[in-house]
Amino acid sequence: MAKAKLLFGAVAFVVVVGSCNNAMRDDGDAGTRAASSSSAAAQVAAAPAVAPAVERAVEAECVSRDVVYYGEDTCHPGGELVPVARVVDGNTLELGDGRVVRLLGVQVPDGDACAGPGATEFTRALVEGEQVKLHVEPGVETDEDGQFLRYVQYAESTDSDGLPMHAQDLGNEIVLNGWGKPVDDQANATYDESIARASGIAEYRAEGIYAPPCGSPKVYGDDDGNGVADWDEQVYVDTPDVNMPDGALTGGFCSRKWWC
Ligand SMILES: [Ca+2]
Repeated sequence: MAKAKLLFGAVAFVVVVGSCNNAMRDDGDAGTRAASSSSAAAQVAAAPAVAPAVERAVEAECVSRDVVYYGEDTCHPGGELVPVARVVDGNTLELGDGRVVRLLGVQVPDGDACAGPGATEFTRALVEGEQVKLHVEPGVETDEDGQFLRYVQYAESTDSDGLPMHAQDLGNEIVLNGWGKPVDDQANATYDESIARASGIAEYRAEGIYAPPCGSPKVYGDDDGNGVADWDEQVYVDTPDVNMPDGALTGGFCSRKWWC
């Protein structure tokens, strides 16, 4: 009898312990799932917090540079100071160490194209034999020919110690003076905007690619693009019974002024 009690007690102990182990496993699994779930939630919650930190780092790097960009809100990391040995063409520079750099964000006529020689001379006058600063577009290194793609800043003047100051963006100056056009596929919206503004000014001036025989400048007020300001052009009203607002003309040529 005592042996039977002992056996029953041992079986009961095993059942209780086994049940307890199962419960612990269940709790453990649940705990693992909960931990995993909360970890995933933490990652999701943490993800947005990472980006602003990176943006702050880039911003800090930009504002610490001593380069003054034509567009004040433009930011390019870098700042390598290099001598320009030779200007190859309007947007291609050979550096003192033999590297060849092509300007990012602008396209310029080749040396043998119309306006090409003028573009080369424009760039040569600004930077050949001078020190310039190279700035990078993150993720952009070389073109298909192995030329380094860089933004280039040059010094517009020097301080009392002869140190360069007030750097200007070479690509922006080229476009502003009519020797090139923007390339808007460089994944830098701020820079693209700045260059586009320069181009919008240049295309109304008869300089570089907008001067005969290479091209012609736009005319202010010429929304229909026929080369004559819309308020100055003559339009033909070919329907005799069309009355002008003041009844001055019914059919024929009419200058597109206030009465047309
Ligand atoms: Ca017109």
